[in-house]
Amino acid sequence: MPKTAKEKPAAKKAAKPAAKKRSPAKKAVPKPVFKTGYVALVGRPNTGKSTLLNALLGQKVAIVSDKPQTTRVSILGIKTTEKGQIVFVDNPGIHKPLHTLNKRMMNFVYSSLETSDAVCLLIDATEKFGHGDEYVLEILRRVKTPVFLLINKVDIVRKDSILPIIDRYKDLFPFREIIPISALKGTNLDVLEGFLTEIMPEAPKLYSDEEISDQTERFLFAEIVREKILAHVTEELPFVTAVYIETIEKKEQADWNKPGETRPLTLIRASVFVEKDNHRKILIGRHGSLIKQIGIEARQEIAEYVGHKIYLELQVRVREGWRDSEDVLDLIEGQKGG
Ligand SMILES: Nc1nc2c(ncn2[C@@H]2O[C@H](COP(=O)(O)OP(=O)(O)OP(=O)(O)O)[C@@H](O)[C@H]2O)c(=O)[nH]1
Ligand SMILES: [Mg+2]
Repeated sequence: MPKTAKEKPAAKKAAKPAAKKRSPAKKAVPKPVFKTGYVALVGRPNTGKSTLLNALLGQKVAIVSDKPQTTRVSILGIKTTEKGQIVFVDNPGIHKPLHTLNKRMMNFVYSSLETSDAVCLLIDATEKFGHGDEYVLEILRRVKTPVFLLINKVDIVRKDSILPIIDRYKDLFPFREIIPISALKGTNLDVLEGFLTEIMPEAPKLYSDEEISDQTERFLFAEIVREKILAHVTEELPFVTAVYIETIEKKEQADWNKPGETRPLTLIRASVFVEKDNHRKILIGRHGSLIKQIGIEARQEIAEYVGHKIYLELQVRVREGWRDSEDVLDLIEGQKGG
């Protein structure tokens, strides 16, 4: 898990060249302060945490779907500007865990809450307040760092429905700020970033300017396949499906248009785990039509990402009870590396 920025030496304590001579005519210009820290994105499933992460970074890092419990492990999104470096941590949605998978998902949330310098709690403006929201607030009451309430999806609610939400929440928890946002449309994200940068600790960068995420290519490929599956399935299928990338082979292929030259080709073999044979049948579809469609969509997105042709082979396999198998969970999580 990420170390807190606090564990790193503060920027102002960084070695100063002691004997550096300055021309007496020039006045010392104070060095701009650089802020670095971790921000945990938390909330109930489906509130838009991953959509927000992608919007803040201006590129897709985390997969998104309209099914709950899409994100299963924490994913870092690193945003570096002249003023600072904010490491956003996208987390699984907060829910009562039933399986070992879900307990692990919640452990990611707890670790992130413990190691972050600020927390953003996302709520869905279209959803009524319920027990699930009380449960989230109960967990956040144990947090020591500032908590921001982000009322998300304001693009699809009436303006006059936002004030009652603010009224309810401000009496329930001492939020640092309450900000209505739309992760999808980008509304108020600049305001949010401004507030967050201000309260980040003064510290040097933890990641290089080029680093955007902590994911391996392998994990990203598995997630892209899972995203395409989630878009096509309903009921229990989203919860019982996992993707494991068995092999990634990078090759050079003869380029028929340019004799004597080659072009890159990546071959990816992936297993899709489900829990029962009827899940397998649904996912394969009539004459293999569904898994074929999923394969086409995933292949296109992965090819766009790597910038060259890929082959993607998907095998649907039954792994009974994988959600309670530490071995399978280790395997799937292990793809993330780190
Ligand atoms: N209209 C609207 N839809 C949004 C907004 N943000 C997210 N969504 C939609 O809400 C759904 C859930 O989005 P995700 O980003 O996957 O939500 P999440 O909180 O990461 O969900 P989990 O990973 O399951 O916890 C998707 O269908 C998004 O398109 C928003 O600002 N406006
Ligand atoms: Mg998510």
